[in-house]
Amino acid sequence: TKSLKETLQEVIPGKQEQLRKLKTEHAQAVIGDVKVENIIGGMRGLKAMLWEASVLDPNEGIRFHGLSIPDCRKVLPSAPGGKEIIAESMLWLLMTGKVPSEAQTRQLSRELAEKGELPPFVEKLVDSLPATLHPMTQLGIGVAALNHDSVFQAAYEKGIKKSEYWTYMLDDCLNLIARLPALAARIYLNVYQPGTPLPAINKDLDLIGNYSTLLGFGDNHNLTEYLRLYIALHGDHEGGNASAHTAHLVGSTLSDPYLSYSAALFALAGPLHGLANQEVLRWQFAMQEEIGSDVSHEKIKEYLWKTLKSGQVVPGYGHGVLRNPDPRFIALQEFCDARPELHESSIIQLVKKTSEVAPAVLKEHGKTKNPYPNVDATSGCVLYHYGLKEFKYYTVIFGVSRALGALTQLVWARALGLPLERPKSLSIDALEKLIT
Ligand code: FAM
Repeated sequence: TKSLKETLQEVIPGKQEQLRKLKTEHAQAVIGDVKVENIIGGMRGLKAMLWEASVLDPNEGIRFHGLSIPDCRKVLPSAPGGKEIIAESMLWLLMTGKVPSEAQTRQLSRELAEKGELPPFVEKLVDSLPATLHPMTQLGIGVAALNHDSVFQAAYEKGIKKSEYWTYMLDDCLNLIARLPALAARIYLNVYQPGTPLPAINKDLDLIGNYSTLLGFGDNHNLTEYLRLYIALHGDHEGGNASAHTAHLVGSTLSDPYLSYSAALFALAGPLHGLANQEVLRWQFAMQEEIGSDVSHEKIKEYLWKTLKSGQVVPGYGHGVLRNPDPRFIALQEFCDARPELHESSIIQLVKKTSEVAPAVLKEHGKTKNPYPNVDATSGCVLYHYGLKEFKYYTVIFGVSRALGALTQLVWARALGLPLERPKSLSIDALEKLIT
């Protein structure tokens, strides 16, 4: 069985050649205009970045190397005894563009489990943080500290050729992904169940099977399966979103993957991005409290208008690129529809009913370009139902997941020799001069 590194080694020369050809034969080809609205509008719509693992179509949603979410759910290997995609098979697809065999997936699971323990100084560091510090801040601190053991940084100091960067990057990226469950679970227990010891990592389990066990949910098969699906689906969403882009930007300075991904996590921690999944639950519970047991469409509509009229955004709705319901939202809804016990859950039903009412209200409100739910609208309520109720923690789970795509791109950026990212900025005066 070929390892992930061996498979990548085979794939990289072809991509390098493809890029070399583009550079030498088409460097001056024009693929779009830069408009003033792009510059003052957060660069929406500007095609200005290379990103290998996935491409987001505004109408159809995400495809990972051409595979849609339903395709992935059909072809990517799951855990023994499970049905959902696991992080390892998604990571393999993102990195190599190929669907891994069952044996390759298991081999990667074992490799990650063997690398999964935290260095003792990081455990101590995380244990010393106040439980009142937001879990995302703690995760970012822990990930940054792991750079103590960066093999890329150590090799760079000794002196390595540019063509070798990617192999050290890959080692760091796999080490980081392997350690995320122990780090993220330690934060969870420190904050919500102080004093609970963490079990050792089980070398026979997949990454997220271990994560669930470390969190204390090892016996909860439904939650473990949901976490697997959730983490696979959130793995990558092309390159322009704030967290992925941050990892790419920081990585372009040849910062190691720990520092690059730590920076990405702090972008993910913003309420317009990854923190939205925490915000959705907070907002839906506030709605439930206000409207009580009468969860009619009419009452939900009133509450939506109240939120909008107070000048706040409706969390879980809208998107920078998507213009249709998010296929990740649909996949998570399908997960719920297939499980009768979830039909009984009041929070899941409230989230579902809200998604039936909100698009029309947002359309009438007339501001958002996309009135449909994004993945955050529904991702948290299932966690809540299955017993992971601390929603301030939810973005950490997103953070464990997004490493799959952001770190994949770091490996590719170094394999393709991409340069330091450095767009040109303009002042308002300079912009005016250009258009008059
Ligand atoms: N509720 C109310 N107003 C909204 C809205 C929402 N859900 N989504 C967009 N708008 C407003 C937006 O604030 C803007 O208003 P102003 O002109 O007054 O500034 C206007 O509609 C046009 O915005 P847009 O072009 O449609 O969206 P953007 O590309 O600027 O922003 C989001 C995209 C995701 C930041 C925005 O839709 C939003 O704030 N949504 C709520 C927060 C959320 O769910 N974020 C998670 C996104 C998710 F995919 C992720 O990253 N995990």
